[in-house]
Formats: sequence, C-alpha cells, structure tokens
Amino acid sequence: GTVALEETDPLTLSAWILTQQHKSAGARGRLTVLLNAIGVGCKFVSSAVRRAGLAGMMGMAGSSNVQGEDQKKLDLVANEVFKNSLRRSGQCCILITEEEDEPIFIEEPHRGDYIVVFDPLDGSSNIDCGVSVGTIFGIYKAKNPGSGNYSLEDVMRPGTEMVAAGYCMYGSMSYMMITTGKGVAGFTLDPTLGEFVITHPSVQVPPRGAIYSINEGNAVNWDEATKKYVEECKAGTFNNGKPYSLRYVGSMVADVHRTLLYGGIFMYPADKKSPKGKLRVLYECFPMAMLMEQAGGKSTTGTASSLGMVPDSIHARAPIYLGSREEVERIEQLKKECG
Ligand code: AHM
Ligand code: MG
Repeated sequence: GTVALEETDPLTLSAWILTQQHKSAGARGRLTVLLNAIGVGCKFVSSAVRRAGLAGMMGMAGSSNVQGEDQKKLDLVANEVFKNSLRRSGQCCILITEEEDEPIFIEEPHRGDYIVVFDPLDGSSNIDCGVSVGTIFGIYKAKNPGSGNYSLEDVMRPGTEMVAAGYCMYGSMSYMMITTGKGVAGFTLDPTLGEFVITHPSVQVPPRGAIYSINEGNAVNWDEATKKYVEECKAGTFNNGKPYSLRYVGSMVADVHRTLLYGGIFMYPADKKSPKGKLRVLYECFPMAMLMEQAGGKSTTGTASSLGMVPDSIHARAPIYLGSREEVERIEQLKKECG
C-alpha cells in the first residue's frame, strides 16, 4: 500500500506547542510543559468518556457497577485527572476548578508560576446519554513570577490577561482547539497514534453565519434585545429572508465548536430567572471568548467585551453572546436600542 507523504510527518500538539514557544522571546519552555500536561489530561478523559458506559462510570457518584465496585462519576474522574496532571507538571501555583468551591494552592516542590482555571467536564446534562461533552481551560501567569507569593489577586483578573486558553471536545472524535494569543489551532486525536494531530492550522470564524444557538425554553424570561435578535434570525432579516437554523446541544464546548467552524452565534443571556446568566466567567466565558476573538470573532456580555470583565469571585457568572463578528455586533446594537 501507499502512505501519503504528509502522514509521515504529523504535526502533533506537543510539536506545535514547541514551535509556538520558539516564537516568543525569553520563553523557557514552562508553558510548553504545562500545555502538554493538559494534553495528557484530555487524552485520559477522552479514553474514559469512551469507556464510561461499559465501565459503569455513568450515573451518580457512589453508585456501583455490575461487579459491585464503587465507581466515580465521569466528571469527578476528570477533575482528579486534571488536578494530578497539572500538579505533577510542576508549573502551577493555583488551580480553579468548577468541581470545587475553593481554590487549590499548589505547594512546593510542585509549585510553578501559572494559574489554570478549568471546567474538567462541561455539559453535565449530556454525560449520561453519550452526547458531546468537553474540557475548558484558561491560563494566567502569576503577577510576581518566582516570588512564591501567590494569592487570589492572581486569579481575579480580566480575560485579556490570559496567556492561553482552549477546550477539548469529546464528540465523534476528540478535538482540541487552543490559542496562545497568536490565532487558534485545532487538533484531532488520532486514536491509532494516541496523539492530537493538527487538522485546523488556523481557525477563522466566518464574519456572518446562519445558525443561532440558545436555550429557547427560557424565551419568556429573555430581555427585549435577545427576543428581537432571535426574531430576526427566524425571519432571516439579514439573510435575504431565509431563516437561520437553530442548533443547541446544551454542551457549551459543542455549541462553541460548531460556531467556530461554521459561524453563527451562541448565546447564554441573563434573564429574569438568572439575572447574571448561567455560565462561569473564569473557566467558561473567558477561554471561549479568547478563542473566538483569536479566530476573528467576537464575544460580549451584551454591553461590554467579555474579556474585559473582572470576576468578583472565582465562580462568578456572566451573560455571554459569542460567535461571528457581525452577529455579535447586531446583538450589541439591539442592546443599545432596547436599553
Ligand atoms: P454544567 O457546567 O453544569 O455542565 O453547565 C454548563 C452547561 C454548558 O455546557 C451549556 O452551554 C449550558 O450549561 C446549558 O445550560 P441549559 O441546560 O440551561 O441550556
Ligand atoms: Mg460547566
């Protein structure tokens, strides 16, 4: 048989991270080590997600499998995997995870200068039915690297200060999208190699897109601008009268992944029932907003850029509208008009 030449030189995630680091002056390879640790965590979780139904990891924590062994729920497994992998990397001082109320301060000898905020397995309502779920992460560098003085002040910072962000979606394949502030690159986990291989070298979100994504069950509670925007989507107001399509997985990673590749808009607004929205600023809104902007799209709270927010607590929430630039700008305009 024949093998295509490019197949003999796959650009793996690890190799790509190294080339990114070579481009930044003064880089000492520490972020490389950290991103690799995240890559390993994602591979582990990808494998666990694919075996979960068989291994009895679905359902409630504390439930037992057919052999009567106690099994951990998949999201708790994912949390442990990332905590262990990040601690072992030796590059982190603080971890913030959706699964734990309190921040985790890493002690010597494992301590480093990076802060990682993450949602180890997002899309909880989709875990038990085998629909796509994902891991989301964002990375800050400590304000005083090497000082040994690390506090929550290192965490409560605007998203613009993140040095890297990404997600891994466990779907029909496992996809990793990542940015270190120089565009977005996408990788697909090759199950035969056990490596993430580059498949989307430079992701650009289309400036417009004919797909909107929102939990429409909440429509009665929406503000005027959101209502009006969705009406325009259905009327095809900016699409020659051809209605937009509605797609809503209910896993932010999957809904954002599709939006990055096909364009359109993903929305989780504030509404009468959840006045601050649902999604978490640090490890849901910021990483996705950074990816979207790095791919040429936009992300807003409705009134201001998502990345400009400063969270007032580690699990703070915010409304979010993100995707194709012109779609997001339309929402911003309607917010101004409707007040
Ligand atoms: P989770 O962290 O409990 O999984 O919640 C976050 C998820 C997102 O992935 C998704 O966009 C959203 O919640 C869906 O919420 P809803 O079911 O209210 O539409
Ligand atoms: Mg979540």
